Amino acid sequence: MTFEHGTRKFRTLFISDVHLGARGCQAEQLLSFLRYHDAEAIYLVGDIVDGWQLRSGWFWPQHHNDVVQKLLRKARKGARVIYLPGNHDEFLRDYYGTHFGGIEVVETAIHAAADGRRYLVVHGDVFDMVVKHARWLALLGDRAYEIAILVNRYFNAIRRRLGFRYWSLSQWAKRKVKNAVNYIGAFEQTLAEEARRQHVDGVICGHIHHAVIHENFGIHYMNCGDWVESCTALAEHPDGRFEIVAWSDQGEMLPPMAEDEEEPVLARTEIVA
Ligand SMILES: [Mn+2]
Repeated sequence: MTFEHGTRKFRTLFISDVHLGARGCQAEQLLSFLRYHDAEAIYLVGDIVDGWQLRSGWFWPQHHNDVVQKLLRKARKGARVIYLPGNHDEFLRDYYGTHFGGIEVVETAIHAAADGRRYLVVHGDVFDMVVKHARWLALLGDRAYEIAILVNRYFNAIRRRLGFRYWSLSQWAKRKVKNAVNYIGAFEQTLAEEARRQHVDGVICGHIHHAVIHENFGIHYMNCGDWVESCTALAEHPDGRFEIVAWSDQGEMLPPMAEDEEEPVLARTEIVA
């Protein structure tokens, strides 16, 4: 990481679960984060735009637009920007392999870190079905696991065609707070196992709004967090080391932005992964 005019320059930034279009989205925080952070490559790890919220009532304040403009500008200035849609921005899943404004849309990616390690990058919702039926699938083996992922994908594609929302296990689990800790563990383990299956060194994901870096499951597990509650991003240093940047702590210490104006406090709506 280097400092340039007060900007921290990383090799790579990973941002997920921004939920633009939702009232709970902390777009101003993200805007200030993007102002003080730069990278050669930026991965948008899903749920960047919240299509579900937009469908139930258009909410698109200037700051949400500014975030999009900022990302497009970074792409124009030469940053590689890769967008991996999640379940809230699944409308982009029809556009895999295309690009808009210099932003590539892909289903998953393998990120080669500066130290040679390789990481699977994926939003993570396609594993909801696997997480829910983990014990059964373990008994049934590898083939059943693959079928579960396929079933999950097609099941939700049909729901989408019919105008229903994505069925998300994490949504269900979060309502049952008692089991939330178990759920997070099961999600992390499933993603770690997927990385192992793909013979990579680790996984980078989002979806459960829980920023963390650990090796609890024998492989690097990294989650970008979110911009609804925690305002966190994952950053790769030039030497391949990773760090979670929690912007809400640091943002207040910086001088206010030029266009910073008093905004009415918006009612926070609950956002589910
Ligand atoms: Mn999600």
